[in-house]
Parts: sequence; C-alpha cells; structure tokens
Amino acid sequence: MQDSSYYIGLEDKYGAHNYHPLPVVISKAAGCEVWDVEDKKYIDFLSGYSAVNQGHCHPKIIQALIDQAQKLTLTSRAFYNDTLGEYEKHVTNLLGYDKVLPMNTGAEAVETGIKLARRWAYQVKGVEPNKAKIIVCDGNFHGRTSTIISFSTDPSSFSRFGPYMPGFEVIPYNDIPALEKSLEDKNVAGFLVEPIQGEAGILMPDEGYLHKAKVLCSEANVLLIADEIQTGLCRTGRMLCSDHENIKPDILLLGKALSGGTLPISAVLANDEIMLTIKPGEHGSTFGGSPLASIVAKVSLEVLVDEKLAENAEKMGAIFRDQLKSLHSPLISIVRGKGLLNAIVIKHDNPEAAWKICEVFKDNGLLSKPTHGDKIRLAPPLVITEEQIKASIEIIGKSLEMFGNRK
Ligand code: IF1
Repeated sequence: MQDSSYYIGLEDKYGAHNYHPLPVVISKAAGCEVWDVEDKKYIDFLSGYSAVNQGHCHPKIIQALIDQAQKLTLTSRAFYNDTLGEYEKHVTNLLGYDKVLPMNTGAEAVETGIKLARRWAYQVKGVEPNKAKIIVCDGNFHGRTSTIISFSTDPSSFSRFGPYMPGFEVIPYNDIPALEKSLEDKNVAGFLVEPIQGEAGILMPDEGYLHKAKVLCSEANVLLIADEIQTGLCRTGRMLCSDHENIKPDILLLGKALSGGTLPISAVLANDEIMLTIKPGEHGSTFGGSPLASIVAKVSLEVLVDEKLAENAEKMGAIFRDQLKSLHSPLISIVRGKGLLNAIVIKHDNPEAAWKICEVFKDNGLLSKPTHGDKIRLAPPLVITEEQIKASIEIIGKSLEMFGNRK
C-alpha cells in the first residue's frame, strides 16, 4: 500500500503539468464523501466540477453502467442500437425539445452549439456565407478547444495558443444595453451565455437578465445558446438554471452531471427548425450516443427527478448560505450562489489566502478549490443532507478561524 506522496510523485513525473491539484489522493467515494489513500474521510465540496450532482458512485447509475457494459458498449453511429432512441425520447420529453444531438465532453457540446447556430444562420436566417457572428460574454468559460479559447477573456486560457478563430464578439456579462447594441448586426447567429458564470467565481447576473436577453434575441432573430453544462441538471435548485427565469433557450448545452460523473457525456438540445439544418455526415462523434452513454445518461436524469435533487439543492443551498453568513467570518467578504452552486469571496492581503484556506479545509476534512484567486467554490453533490451541511459549516468555520489565527 503506497502513501499519497507516491501517487503525487507519479503524476508529477509522468503526467503533463496542466493542473495544480490540492495535495490529496482520493481512492474511493460514495455520495458526498470521499476517502484518500490513507483512509482519511472528506466531504466533497467540488463534486467533480458539478459532474457528480447525483453523488459519487450512485448505486443506480453504477448498476446501469455495469449491466450495459456487459452487454453492449459501442456500435458507432454507423448502425442503430437499442438504447439511444429510448434515451433521446426521454431527454427531449423531459426538457421539452424536439431533438437531441449527443456528444461527449462539455467543450464538444459548445462546439456543436456554435456549428448549429452558424448553420441555422446560413440556412434559415439567410446570413451570407462565412459572415455569421456569435456574441459571447466577458469572463466566460466554455471549455478548452482552440475555437472556444479564441473567445476566452482569461489569458491563462488563451494566451500563446493562437492563431484564433474569428467570428466572435465579446460583450460585458449582465449588460443588456451592450447586448441590444450587438444584436443590431444582421449577421449575428447566436448569443452564447452561461446563466451563472462558474469559472468567473459563481458570478450571478441581475434577476431578469436572462429573460430580457431571450426576448431581445427573439426580436433580433438570434438564437440564445445557454451553456448549462455547469448550471444545469438541478445544480441551482431547478432542472435548468434557465427555469428560474422561465425561459427556454433555443439551443441548450448539457454535460457534466448528465453521466453522474461516470463518463464524458454531453448533449445539445434544440427544436427541428434548428437541429435539422445539420444533415447526415456533417457532424458527429465516435462515442457520442453510445449504448453505454445512452443508458447512463437516461438513468442519471431519472435519479435527478426521482430523488427530487432540484428541491434538495434549493433547500440545502439556502440553509448553507444562511449558515455561512452567520459565521460572520472577517475572512469572508461575500457569500453568493443559487441552489448548491455557491462561492465565498475571501478578504485578505495575501493573494494566496484562498488557496491556503482550501489547504486548511482539506486538513479538516472538506475538499474545495479556489477559482480566480480570491474565490472559493462550494458546490457539494446535491444529495447532501442537512446534517452534512451542518458538519461542513463547522469545518469551514473552524478552518477560517485557524487560518485567521495564523501569523
Ligand atoms: C477544467 C471551471 C468548472 C464549463 C462550462 C463548458 C465546460 C465547462 C460552463 C467544458 C467546464 C470545467 C472544466 C475544468 C474546470 C471546470 C470549471 F472552473 F473552469 F469553470 F466546472 F467550474 N461549459 N468546466 O464549466 O466542459 O469539456 O470540461 O467537459 O479544468 O478545464 P468539459
């Protein structure tokens, strides 16, 4: 049996250095809890970046995965299989769209959304060839492909990875007048937006922003493309974050929790007028819509509904934020979030404070990660109980005190 430092050493020596993980080596997990190789238990407040909304190793999802894996995993889309159609029917009925296009990673869903919007612009809206434009927001995070980083405003995502893909315009987030102005351009195909900006530090737009954006897009004959890869699937207390504003995006992007954290499964949903502009042979993927992915995605959605995880996220999120505020920690300047997608902003002279606080959280049995320097994302699996919230608040309170007392 090897210790943590052994595994950390292996990754350091043999793996690319494109990540800087917290020094904890996890070897098993269940629900909201994970254990390291020394058998120390932690409560997980990152949830695989919101991919394990249903909790780690959910028994129903794992069973479905095992059963299907023993029967049929991949046919490619060159042939039909007996699981994809059932999943397609389930997800489109659940979310209210005519069609779904299955992909794998979140970035692929975003890429697909962009291609679909451009295709629609040429075929339906009548934009001249190669003139289609997509509006995006300052502070966005939509993935890591070379097209997607072309419109990132975060230098650590885009710099020295050029040349960049043209055809995108960046406007400020949560700025309706800026959107209105950009929509005057007749070549605009779509507006790609996160209902809450995750990577930017759980940045929430004003109430009504998304609704107004949808109205303006409709008036301008522009598609609203909602990236709900992180905010969707019950994370914010509704099935979709868009549901808080009673809007239906023209193109909906899902990923992460669509597999309960087991496989890379993503999806693009749209109605026929948009989706059917892509014809056979014009887009696809080897693994997208595989029998294994189809079963896993269907069961992952069923768990979200059957276990009322949107309701639990809403309820537990409200309790969690209340209790965070009542800590009255001088180190917390802001508590914000919706459902169980939350963040605290750390107030401290040391720019490394958020990272160091996450180290103390870890020592005390809670796992989280800072984002953009001074923010700490707090997003546990949605199966978390009130008791676990209470225990977590104790760890957070104690850790902040310990950090504050350090000199
Ligand atoms: C990394 C953040 C989370 C996403 C939205 C698309 C994707 C993501 C809204 C792409 C992915 C991840 C990727 C991960 C860090 C992480 C993240 F901090 F960057 F913002 F979750 F909060 N749209 N987000 O959040 O999905 O291709 O990764 O499946 O290290 O890149 P993917």
